[in-house]
Amino acid sequence: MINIGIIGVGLVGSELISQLAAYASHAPKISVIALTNSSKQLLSTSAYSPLDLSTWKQALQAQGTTANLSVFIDYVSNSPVPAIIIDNTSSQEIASQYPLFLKKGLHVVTPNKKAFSGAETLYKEIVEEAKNNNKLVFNESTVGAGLPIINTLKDLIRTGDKINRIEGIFSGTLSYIFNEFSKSGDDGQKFSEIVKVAKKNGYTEPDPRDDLNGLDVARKVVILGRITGMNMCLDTLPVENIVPEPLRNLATSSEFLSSLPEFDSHFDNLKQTAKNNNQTLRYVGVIDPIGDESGVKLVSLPLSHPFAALKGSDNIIAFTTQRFPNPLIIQGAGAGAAVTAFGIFSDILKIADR
Ligand code: NHO
Repeated sequence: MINIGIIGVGLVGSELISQLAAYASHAPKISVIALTNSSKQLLSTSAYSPLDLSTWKQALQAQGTTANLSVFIDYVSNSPVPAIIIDNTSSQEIASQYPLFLKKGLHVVTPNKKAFSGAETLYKEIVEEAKNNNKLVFNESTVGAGLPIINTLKDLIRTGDKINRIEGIFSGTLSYIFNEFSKSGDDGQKFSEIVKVAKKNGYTEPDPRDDLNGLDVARKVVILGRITGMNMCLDTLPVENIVPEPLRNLATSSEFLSSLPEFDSHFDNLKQTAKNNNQTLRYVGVIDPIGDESGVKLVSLPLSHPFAALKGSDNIIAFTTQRFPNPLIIQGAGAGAAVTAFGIFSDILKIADR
């Protein structure tokens, strides 16, 4: 039996609750006893009884009280059975409190990248507090949504394999954009049109520059780099920002989108040069523990390369190790609420099983 407190009930948090509700009759028993968004929180009315997951939205509206994180954490941490905090926000403020959650005896599960890719001091404190308090911190869905990337990497390291290189297409959004762009012919869709479609379909961040600047991929590279034992930092990692320089400081995303066509010829030239060499453009992240090639960049890859055949918004990650000189490759849907929530759910089950 395990109790759960959920911070953040937006896109991913709501989907997680649906998945937990569908699972309700299975073992081990998992009960959501508290949930909160940035304005309201709902704690179970009779102490530590499960919330009704079929009516949580109405209950949060009707019976929710003003969000108060310390009241929320105190309630969950006094649970009579082991408890997990799920952080489904992208908040730095919440991420900074993981050491406190761990000290209070809570396990932590999260798709929030901030704690694992930001200040190294926070990262080290989290690792330390988890160890000192014998608690678990799982963040599988911070990289590749639900794909088993972090678990696989940890298993490789734990069993004594030596990581030589990790390379991947880590952004569902940029995967979609370059998969579409490279398949369009000479008279095909322009780069700017593909970015617009990606935004319209909800694949991009509200401002697509937040995908094209490479920061999201850089965070994922730092997360994996640190697991391999590298002292990696966002500030020093080489990251190729593919937002054309003159568009970086435009005030709004609509100004950006209406000016992007002026740079279609730039992206066409890149594509044509790659094509002339039987290659295709891909936006990749590299973790290089034995050399100095770690970073995020737009590269041309031969058409025979496994990354060249990628489709839709899939992610692909290749681990080259002592045991896998021909890389171990994991590929599949790497974006979207359903697969992200699946990654969180599988982390919850790993803790419940223990
Ligand atoms: P929302 O929908 O904005 O929801 C955030 C919730 O947190 C809201 O309920 C808000 O009220 C609450 N909140 C914020 N600050 C709070 C605070 N201080 N106290 C209490 N509550 C607070 O965000 P999402 O989309 O549900 O995302 C949640 C987390 O999952 C974020 O850390 C995000 O980075 C991570 N995540 C989301 C996705 C996704 O599908 N939306 C993915 C991965 C991780 O694989 C997904 C993806 O698309 C990856 C990427 N875009 C790619 O590869 O292209």
